[in-house]
Amino acid sequence: MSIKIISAQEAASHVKHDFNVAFSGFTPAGSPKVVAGAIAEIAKAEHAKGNPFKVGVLTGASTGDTLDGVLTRAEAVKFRTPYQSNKDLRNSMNTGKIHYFDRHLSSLPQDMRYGFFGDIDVAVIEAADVTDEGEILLTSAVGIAPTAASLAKKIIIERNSSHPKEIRGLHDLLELQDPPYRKDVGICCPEERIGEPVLKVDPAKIIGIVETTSNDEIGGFTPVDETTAKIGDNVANFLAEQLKKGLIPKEFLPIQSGVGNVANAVLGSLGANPDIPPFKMYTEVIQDAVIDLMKAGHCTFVSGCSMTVTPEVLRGIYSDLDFFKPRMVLRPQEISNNPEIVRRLGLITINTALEADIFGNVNSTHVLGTKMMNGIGGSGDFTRNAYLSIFTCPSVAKGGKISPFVPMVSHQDHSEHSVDILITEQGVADLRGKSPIQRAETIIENCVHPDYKQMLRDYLALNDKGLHTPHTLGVVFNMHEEFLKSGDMRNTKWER
Ligand code: 0RQ
Repeated sequence: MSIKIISAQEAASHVKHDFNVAFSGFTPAGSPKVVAGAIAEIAKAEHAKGNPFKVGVLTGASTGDTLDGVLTRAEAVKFRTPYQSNKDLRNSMNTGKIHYFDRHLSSLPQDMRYGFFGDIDVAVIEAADVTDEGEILLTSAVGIAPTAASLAKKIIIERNSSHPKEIRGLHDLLELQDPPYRKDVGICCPEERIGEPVLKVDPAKIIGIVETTSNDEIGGFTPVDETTAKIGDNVANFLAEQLKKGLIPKEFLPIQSGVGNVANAVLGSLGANPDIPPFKMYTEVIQDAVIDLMKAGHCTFVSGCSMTVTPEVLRGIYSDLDFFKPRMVLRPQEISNNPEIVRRLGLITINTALEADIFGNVNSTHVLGTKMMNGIGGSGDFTRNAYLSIFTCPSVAKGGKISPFVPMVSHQDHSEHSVDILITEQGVADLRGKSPIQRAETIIENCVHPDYKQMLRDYLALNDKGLHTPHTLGVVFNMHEEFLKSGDMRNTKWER
């Protein structure tokens, strides 16, 4: 029996109100491009008739606007998990219109298998190819696709012709066993493969194939500026110095790097520093900067969950698969971000903080403690288990009106127990082996912007009773309160 080619509308007609729908992809890479739009049209038509129509949306991480954007604008989202970065979705989450829950990316597939979110009714999977026997060749990302496909009652394939069939061999696919039967995950170096090149599903579950041609909706980054370049140089010089001191093995260790403008600049600086030897990466998002590092020989192998690269860069990879295939592997997020592997490989993890406190706790997700930015993503998977965990951020935000360094984070994602190093364009705070008061002094003197140094020294001096963590609770959020009141944290006073 051959699998039917169907329209996006016909595919979407199998999705009913209250279904849970799981999508392939990780970031806009590998996310389905057209079926979500057709589901949104059904939702709008049903709403016009006065009928309810909302679905639970489970993805690998963020997606493109053709998924999160269209479903949000059609008011078709019952709940959404995990990481996202769509403007409309974020607005709806922050105005009480959509229920969003944030999970560590490595945990989501197993939580789905444990049944924590109910049944998975439909999976929508983008594929470069699919056979009548149910073999699915994924595209530029893996995400939750293996678990989505195995749990879903029905599967819709989006076959995207912009990905050549020759990418077969880039992916290493499997699902972990569930407790109490889980075995060790046998990856002892970034190159090790333990799975299959394609997904295998029961072809009877496949509703049909929707043909598409669209590129992944990935834009470029803001160019590196003076601040991000200095942060990148501070990271690279710090790592080179650690290597020299023998605190990083002479072979160096695999690197994980987060997403965003700062992460992009950091990768560039690592490649440009002559004292950093060629390295491997065990990371989740492979972004443009990683491809540049590979071409220049600075990064010799990368294991990730997605090729989140601009369309031109992706075309470059596809036209040079003989070079890239032996140097790259795409894995499911429960493997790319697996805490057991992160600990075993001894990763140097580099992620971006939105806010950090003077005692070393980090907020990666919430603006002023209340508004969700993107989500924790993989930063928790990596930070908690790293050999050396680094957080970077510029020393001021919003033109100096916000100091990311505050007495107490307004929301906590990573605790002082997991955060080793903080780096801004001002300098490096090495928190290892330091007590809370020592950490505070190091962060204020090395990382905080000059406009805020005295303010934070004054905060520390408020409580001189020799307490282990010398907080003054009555004024601890005065910097946040001041920003809400006058729009500028520089006006903060410590009186109640
Ligand atoms: O807003 O553009 O409106 O000015 O936050 O800040 O400096 O451009 O930083 O692009 O590197 O993103 C943490 C969001 C940083 C990202 C975060 C404002 C600032 C600006 C963005 P504007 P930058 P980046 C692997 C790892 C969590 C997940 C993670 C992220 C905007 O890195 O989502 O690490 N990380 N995953 O002005 C209010 C503050 C602020 C602030 C900055 N203290 N208060 N606003 N901003 N500091 C990837 C995955 O898991 C998929």
